[in-house]
Amino acid sequence: MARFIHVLLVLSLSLSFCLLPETASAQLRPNYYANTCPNVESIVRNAVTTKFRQTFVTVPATIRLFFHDCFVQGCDASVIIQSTGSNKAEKDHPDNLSLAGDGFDTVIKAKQAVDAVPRCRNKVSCADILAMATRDVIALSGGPSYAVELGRLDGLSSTAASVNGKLPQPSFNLNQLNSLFAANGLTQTDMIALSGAHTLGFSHCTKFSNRIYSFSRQNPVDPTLNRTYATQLQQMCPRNVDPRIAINMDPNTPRQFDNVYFKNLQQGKGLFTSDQVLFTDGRSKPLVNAWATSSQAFNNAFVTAITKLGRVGVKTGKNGNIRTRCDAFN
Ligand code: HEM
Ligand SMILES: *[C@@H]1O[C@H](CO)[C@@H](O)[C@H](O)[C@H]1NC(C)=O
Ligand SMILES: CC(=O)N[C@H]1CO[C@H](CO)[C@@H](O)[C@@H]1O
Repeated sequence: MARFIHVLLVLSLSLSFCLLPETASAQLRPNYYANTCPNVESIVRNAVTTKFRQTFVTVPATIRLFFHDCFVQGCDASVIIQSTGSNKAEKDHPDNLSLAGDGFDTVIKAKQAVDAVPRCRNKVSCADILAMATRDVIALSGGPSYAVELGRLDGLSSTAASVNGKLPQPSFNLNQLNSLFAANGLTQTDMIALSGAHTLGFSHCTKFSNRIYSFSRQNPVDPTLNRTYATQLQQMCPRNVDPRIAINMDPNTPRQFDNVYFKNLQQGKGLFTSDQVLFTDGRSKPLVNAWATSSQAFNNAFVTAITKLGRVGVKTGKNGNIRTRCDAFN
């Protein structure tokens, strides 16, 4: 019997060793390019800083691009692929309609800067450049600095159809948010922390117009929305507004990566249902209150969460490669 158990143990151990490279997340590490392109981080940071000085939109556009990349087929830069002919790529899915072009441009510019250095040419993946650029724009807008894990390969497919059901909707309740994030290995805590990225950037009026005009028969305005804020939103976003109009998601400090997002939620100033629910639902409210009080605690949780986000569905081996152009397959 003892021998049988021993055999079983050895068997299952060797089995899990065989499976490990396939199932476990890739071995990402901060110094991945130490030998191939030792200055990659400063090259990327300089390119991102140049782009940041040209337009602030670089910041929210890059962060959101990273999120959308990771939630659809993993962090593999598949979101950056341009559609060609009949193949509609991820970026042409309606949920991507509002991905600002400056995020794509940031990665393409940084890739050009990396490839301009002879020893780095074709050595650094677009997926890693997007991860580094995201880290850099967060720091440039006043957020925490952190060591970014590297070693992702670029994905080999990108289709609009693959986006279906993979991205959270602004109408989501807490259960819907939690289950989508859990499907990506992220906890409710990670989800609340990452939602703090809505301290930056813009939203088009259509994404929340139901909350200010047609919430329910009894309440045309969502009762969890601050009255004063609701009136301001109605002024900025009149009925049948030009669909291109976008407004700041954080009405107070839209260009600062800070914890004001959580203070806004306490005052009923979460723009989406998916934002405000974090305060109205008793399961997430305590963390909203904690992070509204302590920006240090929020920053720590954010760094943990975005590091985990960066590990989602990473491609290795023959499942990926290093693209010569970030917007096209080799
Ligand atoms: C929790 C569920 C989430 C939902 C439902 C959601 C939904 C949205 C929507 C509807 C917009 C506005 C798009 C537009 O009209 O232009 C937006 C913008 C944005 N989201 Fe999220 N998002 C979520 C989580 C995240 C996460 C995890 C991140 C990054 C860590 C993020 C980063 C951003 C940024 C930076 C913008 C502004 C983009 C810009 O100004 O170009 N969001 N989000
Ligand atoms: C609504 O917002 C105003 C100022 O913008 C603030 O003074 C007030 O406390 C908020 N109301 C609630 C219920 O939080
Ligand atoms: C930034 C970007 O490429 N956005 C595209 C998203 O998808 C729509 C079509 O569904 C395109 O028109 C946009 O150009």
